[in-house]
Amino acid sequence: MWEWEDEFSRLCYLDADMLLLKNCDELLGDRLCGGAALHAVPECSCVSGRSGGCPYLSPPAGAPPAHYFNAGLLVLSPCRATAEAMRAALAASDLASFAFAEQDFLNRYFAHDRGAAGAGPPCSWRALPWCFNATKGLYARHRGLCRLGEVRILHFTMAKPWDLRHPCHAGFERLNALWHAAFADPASLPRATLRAVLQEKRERESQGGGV
Ligand SMILES: [Mn+2]
Repeated sequence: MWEWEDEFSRLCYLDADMLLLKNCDELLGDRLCGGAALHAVPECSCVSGRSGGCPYLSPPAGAPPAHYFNAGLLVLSPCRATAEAMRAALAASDLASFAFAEQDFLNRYFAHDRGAAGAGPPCSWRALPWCFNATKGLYARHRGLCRLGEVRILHFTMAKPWDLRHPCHAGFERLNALWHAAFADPASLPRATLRAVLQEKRERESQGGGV
């Protein structure tokens, strides 16, 4: 993607296990995504057990939040010099240290604290709001924050909704239903989303009248 310098000034990469619930044109605009080499959404680290506190806990428990993004959504400015520098960094890396494959590599390459150590163009990432990459982990662990009505892009991390025999779908039925609605008939998604948002709202109200 970084090689497409002549074709695109900015582009947005999405994993194939994501579902757009709302317009995301802002991701290609300067207000949200100007000025940094890479934009991505910080990862909820509650499930992964990654060291450092989860950035979505307020106040963060334990260590300060880990600076680690989920690579399911990336907004980047293609740049051949960056591509070259990334290739060199990859060649010099121990691939076995990247438990989460390209996500770990990208996090290391675009780390805030990499500073002047690496050659090549500026390379630190900047955080986007969670709504652009609402992972199942975030939904499961931070229900007060991760409200369906605010989600722009759902990210079906972990068990995939099309993997019907997977044993770990419990608790994600509402999200999976959205994926299946979109798969069966994309035009049905707005109505299915609205239904899910209203169900969630009703549940919240019945659980204590909270907004
Ligand atoms: Mn994914």
